[in-house]
Amino acid sequence: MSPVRAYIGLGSNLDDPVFQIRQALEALEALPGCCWVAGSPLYRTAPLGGPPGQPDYINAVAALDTVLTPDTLLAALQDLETAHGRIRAERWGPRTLDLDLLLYGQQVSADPRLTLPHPRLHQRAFVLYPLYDLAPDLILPGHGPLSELLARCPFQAITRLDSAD
Ligand code: A4P
Ligand code: MG
Repeated sequence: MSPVRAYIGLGSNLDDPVFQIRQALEALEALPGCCWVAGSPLYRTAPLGGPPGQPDYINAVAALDTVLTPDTLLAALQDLETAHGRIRAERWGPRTLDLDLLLYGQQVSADPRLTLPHPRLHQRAFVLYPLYDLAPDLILPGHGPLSELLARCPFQAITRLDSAD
């Protein structure tokens, strides 16, 4: 099987989120069956949805070339979430680490267990900005050019961190 370019969305808003995301990026760099391509800068972002008063998130995106199937890659991401102490409580609630499979090549799937592209990716500034840092010319299957999605996406307070932060 020839490698497929996959994009992973990372998010954390508990237990030192900057540390959580840096560690998760390192773990993704070493993921078996994957060849590291690049990680985006980190962004501090206002929480979208979920319970009121939850802390800001740190978000980033990573690009990998992988020979894993989408299901196997998702399972590896879920294992990594668990290793980071993720407890699945309420939907969209605060979390130590959330790893979403944003894109797996040009694959499209409506399966609720693994929807591709990620079902909310195209509306979320906290995903679109770091994705644009990595792949400004990307065309999203079913959604069109990333640059157009970014221009249309609803306002969200988001700040890029310096690498020293
Ligand atoms: N699932 C289906 N498709 C996918 C996919 N492409 N990638 C299923 C990953 N998982 C996928 O996910 C719930 C189920 O989605 C999984 O069992 C999987 O089979 P989860 O990670 O257990 O739960 P969740 O993350 O609470 O739910 P969900 O719906 O994935 O939430 P989102 O969309 O990830 O949103 N605000 C800011 N600023 N930054 C954030 O990172 N994140 C969320 C969570 C809300 N608000 C946020 C942020
Ligand atoms: Mg998730």
